[in-house]
Amino acid sequence: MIQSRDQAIIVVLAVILTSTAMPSLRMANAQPGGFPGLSSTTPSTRIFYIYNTNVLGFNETKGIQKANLTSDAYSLQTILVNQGDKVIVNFYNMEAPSGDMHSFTINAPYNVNINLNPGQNGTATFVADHPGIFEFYCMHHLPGMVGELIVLPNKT
Ligand SMILES: [Cu+2]
Repeated sequence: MIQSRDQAIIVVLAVILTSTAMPSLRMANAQPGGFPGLSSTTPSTRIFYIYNTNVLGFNETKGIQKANLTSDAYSLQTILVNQGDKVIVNFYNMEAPSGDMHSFTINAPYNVNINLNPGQNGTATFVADHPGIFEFYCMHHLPGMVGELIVLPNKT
């Protein structure tokens, strides 16, 4: 009994050591088009939750003077999906009632626009059928409040 348990521990240790010591082997076994955290190449529904936030320590007065910047930012700056994925973006304006409007906007070919008053939220759903890198931005806080939608091309 003790012997078989020891053998089991050795097997487990061997598996752990093998998997950690040979990352190249693990990479070689990855699916074609595999990407860390995005391994599925079949079209999937990917849901994102994004909020407006602020850059800590940003002096808005000086930023506006020098570059028309504000501290406003997105909580998520990169949306990474595969071509063909259904993308659902839930966007929240977390401002107090006296605060700013914020939008989540993508130009053509996606033509997404969620434009929100303080305290509102909205949802956009689209199929990521165009591969490439597309900027999303807040129409009220350019040039600082921006992010990227990255659509990885199908490998067919
Ligand atoms: Cu904004």
